Amino acid sequence: MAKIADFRFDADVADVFTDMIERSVPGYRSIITMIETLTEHYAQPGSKLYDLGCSLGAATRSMARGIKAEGCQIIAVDNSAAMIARCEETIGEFHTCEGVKFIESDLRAVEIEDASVVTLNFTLQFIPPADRAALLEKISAGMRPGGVLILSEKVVFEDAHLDGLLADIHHDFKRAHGYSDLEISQKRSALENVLIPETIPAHRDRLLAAGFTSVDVWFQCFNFMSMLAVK
Ligand code: GEK
Repeated sequence: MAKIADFRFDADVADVFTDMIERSVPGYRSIITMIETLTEHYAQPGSKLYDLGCSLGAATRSMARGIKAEGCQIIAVDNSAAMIARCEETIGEFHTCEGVKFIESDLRAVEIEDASVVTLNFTLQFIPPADRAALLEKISAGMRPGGVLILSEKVVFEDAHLDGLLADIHHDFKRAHGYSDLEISQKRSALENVLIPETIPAHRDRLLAAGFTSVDVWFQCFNFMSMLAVK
């Protein structure tokens, strides 16, 4: 059988991205909606808000809608030229903040400063595990006290039974949203070396070591979860 190429965030993926992520990630819509509520709670006057790995800007828009504090700026970062170009074209106008700045870059190279809200919404899982601690330390160092990192990830479980069960249920979810068994298995191969999930305790321990003071899961649906890490 032909080898399946590694998954890439190119123009073809950008074209179908919103449909793909909604049909693939249980709870994605709920998380996007709640990012607005969380931003309302955590955005501080005159601070910066970062959406790291913004894709087409779903979380960016929720952050913009949620801001109630005066004088905030949003910075949306993605290293896919196709994603960031489309995000910039379609983001729309917001009167809640002093605008959205788009940066096409590897998020590991972007400076984080004076931040009150940072989202890594299903992005950290694409960063090589060896680079994750340094990235989270950089984010933590660039945040104001009382600010929040919203970290959403696909996860694995230490318990082998639960891990297998939740992976199977996720495949059922994808099947129910119109993906065939062949598509599911080809996507799994394409993501194998690209999306590397970790356990919830591994995420929690690393966030605490990076300097966040309060860390826990606020949302979970099968093997997808979102955490709050308060600085
Ligand atoms: C959403 N947050 O809709 N530097 C910058 N961007 C990167 C990097 C990197 N090193 N690696 C991957 N990306 C979005 C969804 S998608 C999740 C995020 C998914 C970008 C990549 O180009 C893609 O746009 C995004 O991270 C991950 O709320 O496809 O499962």
